[in-house]
Amino acid sequence: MSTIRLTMAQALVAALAAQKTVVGGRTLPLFAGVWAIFGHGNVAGLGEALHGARDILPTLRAHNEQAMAHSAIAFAKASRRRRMMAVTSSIGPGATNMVTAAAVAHVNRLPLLLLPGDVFAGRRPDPVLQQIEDFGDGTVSANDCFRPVSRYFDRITRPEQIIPAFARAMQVLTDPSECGPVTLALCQDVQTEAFDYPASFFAERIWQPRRTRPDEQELAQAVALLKGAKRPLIVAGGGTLYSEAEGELARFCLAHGIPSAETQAGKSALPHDHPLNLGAIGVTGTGAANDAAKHADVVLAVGTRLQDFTTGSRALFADPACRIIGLNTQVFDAGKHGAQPLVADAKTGLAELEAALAGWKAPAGWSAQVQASRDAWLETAARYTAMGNQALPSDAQVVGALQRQSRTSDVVLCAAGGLPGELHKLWQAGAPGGYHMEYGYSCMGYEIAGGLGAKLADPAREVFVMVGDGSYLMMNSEIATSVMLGVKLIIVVLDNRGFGCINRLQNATGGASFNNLLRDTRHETLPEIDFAAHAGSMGAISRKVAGLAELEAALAEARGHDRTSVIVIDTDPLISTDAGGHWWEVAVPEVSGRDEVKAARKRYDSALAARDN
Ligand SMILES: Cc1ncc(C[n+]2csc(CCOP(=O)(O)OP(=O)(O)O)c2C)c(N)n1
Ligand SMILES: [Mg+2]
Repeated sequence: MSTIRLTMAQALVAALAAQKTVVGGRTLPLFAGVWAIFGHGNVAGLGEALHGARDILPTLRAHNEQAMAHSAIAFAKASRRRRMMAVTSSIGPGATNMVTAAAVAHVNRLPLLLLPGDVFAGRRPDPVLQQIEDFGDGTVSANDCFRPVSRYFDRITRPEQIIPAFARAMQVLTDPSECGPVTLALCQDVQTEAFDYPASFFAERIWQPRRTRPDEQELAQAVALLKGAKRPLIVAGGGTLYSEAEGELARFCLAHGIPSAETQAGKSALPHDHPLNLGAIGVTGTGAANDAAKHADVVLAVGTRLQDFTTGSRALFADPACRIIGLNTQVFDAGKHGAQPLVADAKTGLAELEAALAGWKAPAGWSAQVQASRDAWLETAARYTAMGNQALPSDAQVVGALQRQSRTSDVVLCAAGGLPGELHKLWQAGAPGGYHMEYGYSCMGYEIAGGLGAKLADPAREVFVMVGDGSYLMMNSEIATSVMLGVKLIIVVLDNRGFGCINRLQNATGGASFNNLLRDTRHETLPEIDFAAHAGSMGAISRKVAGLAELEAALAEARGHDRTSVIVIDTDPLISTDAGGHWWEVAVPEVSGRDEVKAARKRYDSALAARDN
């Protein structure tokens, strides 16, 4: 057996560079690069190895480990899991900074390779700087925080261990059903230790997504359910996009007259003008999709986790006889809500379902009914997004302004606050992937760093990051990285001076406005944050606009720039789109001195009774 003597870090880097994928007929590196912030836990070992490989595996530096991981996650999402990135940190704070991001990738089923440094396997210098020291367990380090938010976790305490650990990591990162974050905690001393690695460890490997075909029995049962349906509905989730099943979905709907509604992750799988696309479903759903869901007797759930925002906290599918078919690569998801499982890749599964259903169509009256309510919803939505003349525009009107300036290939990206609801309901997506919403973990601070990853994945598309003042303040440092790397973003900051959506939720549950909008917080002075000046200090082209017309002009101008723009607009914190939507279960106190809370608890109890009885 021929062997190559390398350090563990050098071997890992060489193996990473040898992994390939094929996208659009082109063979590309599977790992587009490694985001890195060095400290004593990775600079000497992994840092030296990355330097040696910098021409074949680029190393990128940003300003915050969590943000780097957000960028890597967004890159994988925008690449539809065909490509990915790795992120390395030192031990201790750099590592634990990535734990939240690991959770983002875990919830969203996105591939992310985390390579935190770890304490000395040999333990001789213990306790090293940043070692947490467990009194009762010598094997614990800060990196154990990654275990519940990693699909695969390993700690490399001997150089040869990287061989099986890497093999397992690659399986998890590339498997459509297992896909999620992998953490390989790299002990500082072991990174630098040499081993005679078999040459086969560095052999080129091409990864293509596995397309699982449905089981015959499960397919037959799904077909029987659909053929008996009078009011079928599709719910298209993120798996539809990851499977690149948008063509199959569009054809399936038309062939069988079945309308389709979209989750946050599934939006843009169908173009907004597909005649059977009813738009967003659930808590932030359109009137059209939610009305169809209320009456549906069979729901074909494609590549979705069926989280509470999608199912209206399990109250949306109101027909007691309604059956769900769970078309999903992951058994865990396929069987949720007592579903008839159809374990398969979305693209393959839809194609096989279509063939098996050949000649069958949903009752014409159902298709006509949902199309009429779709037309009615589009008229309603247009009223919310139209230009208005009030002092402060609503988020919906800002969405309208961006929509009027948008092109089919554009990407709009967002994660938390009031905007995800407005965008889910109102945004008219163009090409697949044009709607990039992290709403699995809805992590404030994903937005700007995520924009960076989405732009790196497809530099030809203009990326519009929509971000509230709260999320902006939580994590904005990667504006500097975007300028530094020449990765252009157009960032729109909606400044409503606080956590607008949580204030509204607080009021809706009977609470007094408290600790959300800046004016309702304990303060000596109300901050007047100059976001444009702040962004400008990091090198972005930035300006504050006075209203919607100026916003549209600024957006058009930003498209012409080759550098990141940040456009700031003041918005009204109290308005959101009240049309469409559905009840969401948020627990309300049983006992309170506030009459508003007592009233909200009554409303909560009756909503529970309506759902559960
Ligand atoms: C990291 C993180 N912390 C807290 C939350 C809970 N949360 C969701 S939205 C929100 C407020 C967001 O404020 P902003 O970005 O200004 O948007 P707005 O609600 O004003 O539209 C908070 C605190 C979260 N989603 N993520
Ligand atoms: Mg805000």
